[in-house]
Amino acid sequence: MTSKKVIELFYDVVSPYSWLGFEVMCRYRTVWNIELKLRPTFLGGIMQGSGNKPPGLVPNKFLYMGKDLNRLSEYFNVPLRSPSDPFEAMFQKGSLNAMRFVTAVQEKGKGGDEQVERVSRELWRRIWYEDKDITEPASLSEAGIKAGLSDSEIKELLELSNSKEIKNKLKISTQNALDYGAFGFPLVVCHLNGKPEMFFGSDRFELMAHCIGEKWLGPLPDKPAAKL
Ligand code: GSH
Repeated sequence: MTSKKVIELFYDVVSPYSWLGFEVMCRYRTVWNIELKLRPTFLGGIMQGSGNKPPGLVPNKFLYMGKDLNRLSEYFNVPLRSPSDPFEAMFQKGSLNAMRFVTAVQEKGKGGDEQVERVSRELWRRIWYEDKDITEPASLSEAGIKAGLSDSEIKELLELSNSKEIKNKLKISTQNALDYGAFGFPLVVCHLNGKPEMFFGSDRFELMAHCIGEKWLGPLPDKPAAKL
């Protein structure tokens, strides 16, 4: 077997398209010959650093995205549902606290990337399915409990979330993504022969598979194809 190709996934739980990309990459982790590196990042910093604007701020795009996400939820089998006030959830409340918490889980948690995966998923489930807050410490705690962390671990990680060290880690991750050329999420960076190939969006998997020499088996690679 040739050595695993390293793939970095930059994401933010405020981004519904990132949830789709995240679930697909987690599913393909055991199907493709890859090493997946989860890179929790702050999308607000990417928008600011790249001079981009969230697509949801253009009214027609916003309407389109609502419909698009409904269809994609079914296609990808990811339970996406818009929050009752998407503007408040995405642009007023945002995800800075949540992504600092995920960064603390990654840097100081005891459960490795598996724990980062579970906590990220629980946060997405809150904002993009249950219409719940992801900014308050109590909200982050609830997500942590559901992800299997202990009360004492959560307390420690919440405190760490506000430390200079963790804030800096998140900034570094955001800068790393900008250095690759990020302007939005999800961003997948495939390292091929020492060269980074960047893919934006959750709609580039077929092309990505082609570029890394793997097969795209659809959004649910573990499910056998329907027999005709
Ligand atoms: N076509 C992409 C997909 O299907 O995944 C759209 C992804 C997308 O709109 N991502 C948002 C973003 O960062 C965040 S949820 N967009 C930046 C842009 O469209 O310039």
